[in-house]
Amino acid sequence: MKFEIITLFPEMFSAIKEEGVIARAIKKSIISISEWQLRDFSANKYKNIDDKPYGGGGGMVMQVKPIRDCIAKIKEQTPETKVIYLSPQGQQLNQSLVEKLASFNSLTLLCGRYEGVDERIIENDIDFEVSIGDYVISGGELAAMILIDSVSRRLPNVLGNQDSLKDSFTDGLLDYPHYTRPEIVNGQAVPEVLLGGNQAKIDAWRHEQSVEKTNQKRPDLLTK
Ligand code: 4FD
Repeated sequence: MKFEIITLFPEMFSAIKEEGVIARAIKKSIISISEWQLRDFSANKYKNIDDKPYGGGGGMVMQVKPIRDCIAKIKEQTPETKVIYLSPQGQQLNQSLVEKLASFNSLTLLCGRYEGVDERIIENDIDFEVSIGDYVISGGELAAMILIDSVSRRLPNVLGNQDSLKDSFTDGLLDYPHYTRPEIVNGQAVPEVLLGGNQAKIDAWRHEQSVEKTNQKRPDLLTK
């Protein structure tokens, strides 16, 4: 999977590129992450890429031309890339959208700042508008990193322990509870069934716990 990031703050991506699961996936050449500095596509010597909104009001809007030129440059290298705009107005990211995005070879992630991009970019240049949830953050970069992490985890050989592929949500349920040593903490014991060594019984108990936790904490997941 190739991730192409369009951003005013390319350095932010060192947070995921240098540490942890993503760093290892890059070293194994399962994914690549490339940043495109949008200011390099500015038409003026001040490297502006934004302007005042028509109709007034506060804030600035990211202009069409630099974004369109940047996407065109990326598509010279990778014509098949799908372009994703991270915004609070997008389709909310969930595990099923993650799986769908993981099926593409290349994702271009457009990171908005200020009041976002000119609407004509959304109408003409974007394949998916995606939100990480119903709240506002200062730029699309953190949202893009969440998308990269969630998609990368679904690619073959990214997770060392393939059991972690069976996390929450892979079957539409919350995860079952986990325990490790010691067996008793301040009078709280590990459930008996986990100590018995009967794997079929353990699997059945875990599934039952998953359903019960989902019912208690996220009943909305069961009715969908
Ligand atoms: N909920 C999200 C994404 C970006 C963002 C921005 C338009 C503001 C929240 C486009 C307005 C991007 C999200 C930057 N906040 N802030 O996914």
